[in-house]
Amino acid sequence: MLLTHANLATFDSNVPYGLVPDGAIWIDGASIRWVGGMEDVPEQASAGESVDLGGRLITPGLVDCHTHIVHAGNRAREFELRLGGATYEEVARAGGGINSTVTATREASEEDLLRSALTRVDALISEGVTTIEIKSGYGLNIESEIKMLRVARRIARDRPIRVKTSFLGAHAVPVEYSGRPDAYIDEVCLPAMAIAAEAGLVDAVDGFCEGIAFSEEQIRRVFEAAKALGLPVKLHAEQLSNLGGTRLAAEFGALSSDHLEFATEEDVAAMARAGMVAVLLPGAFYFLRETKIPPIEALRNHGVAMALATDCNPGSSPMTSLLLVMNMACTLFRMTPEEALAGVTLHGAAALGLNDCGKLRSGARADLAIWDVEHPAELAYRIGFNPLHKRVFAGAM
Ligand code: DI6
Ligand code: FE
Repeated sequence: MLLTHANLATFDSNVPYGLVPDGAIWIDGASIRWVGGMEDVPEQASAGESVDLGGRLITPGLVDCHTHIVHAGNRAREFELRLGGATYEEVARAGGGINSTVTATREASEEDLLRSALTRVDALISEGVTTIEIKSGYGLNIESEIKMLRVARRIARDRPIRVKTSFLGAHAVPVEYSGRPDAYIDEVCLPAMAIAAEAGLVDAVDGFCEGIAFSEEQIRRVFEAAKALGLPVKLHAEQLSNLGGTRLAAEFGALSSDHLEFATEEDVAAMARAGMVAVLLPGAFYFLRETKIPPIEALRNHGVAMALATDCNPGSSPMTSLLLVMNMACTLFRMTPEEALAGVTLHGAAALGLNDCGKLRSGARADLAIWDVEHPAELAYRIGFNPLHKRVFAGAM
């Protein structure tokens, strides 16, 4: 299939957006065979089916590299409480917060979890998302953590989307282990990780390093176990305070450190040295009415790649729009529309350790989003408007 007369945001050259005006993409099976300007289309490419896109924009299929999209129930009641004055941490410490979603998720059947997650996944797909990361972390016992990860794998079978899973057993201390976080790590988190990894359900290991979750020392034990299993790590760090999580993640050569509102320049320098990606989550920043902005300027200065994701979860970011995330990144964090689009393509892929997507180039997967816009800046500019024309997943439109 040959896609013709499109503007291409390739992210594969040094011009802004890697833009190729009036370009074409030749798709062969599930991958891209050739990308370039209309005047250079190889003769062979014109032999098959050809689709004239009439000046539309093609970007890499979007990558949502940080989600908790598998979960049961919702936290609208907690939203009301917070509007009444309670803070996110107060709600969590009073037994609400993550633990209330844990109760609902433990009670839900695998079918119910799948059904509710698919409604959210479909919202992402309708905006051109072709790769999504999904975390466990609302089971917090062996059986329910495995259940969540199985549901995550089933999503990739039921929908045309690629799924990378992260084991997030170290998300919160469940009520039955209240005050005994170390026992929880030893008796539940580490055994669940080993069983899930053995079953092929884990692509990476994540944790939440925070006062309401786990200490640097506890996360270190989780990372050591992940390393022994040969799994890459990443971390929720510096979201509500600075506990040194990012520097720990850097020490383990983590894929990414995520949130980062309270990260310092020193943390950023450690990320740069370790080649990590910064995953910024403006939805959570917005929904929790955070006022401390992640160190964007330091990340730029140190050359740390900035990815953006929904953090789709019922407590701190109940959102299913990467387009809105892009707008928020620009309005709230003062990122540029180019950085925003790179954050949900090129750098989102890097945050998942993927180099076969997130760019339009020969040899990459044919995962594309085709938009009814003229210029790529329009994607971050509009609020609550979805200009997706068509989506191509593994070469299929
Ligand atoms: N940070 C977050 O923003 C989510 N998890 C985390 O570690 C929130 C999870 C929740 O509130 O349910
Ligand atoms: Fe998260």
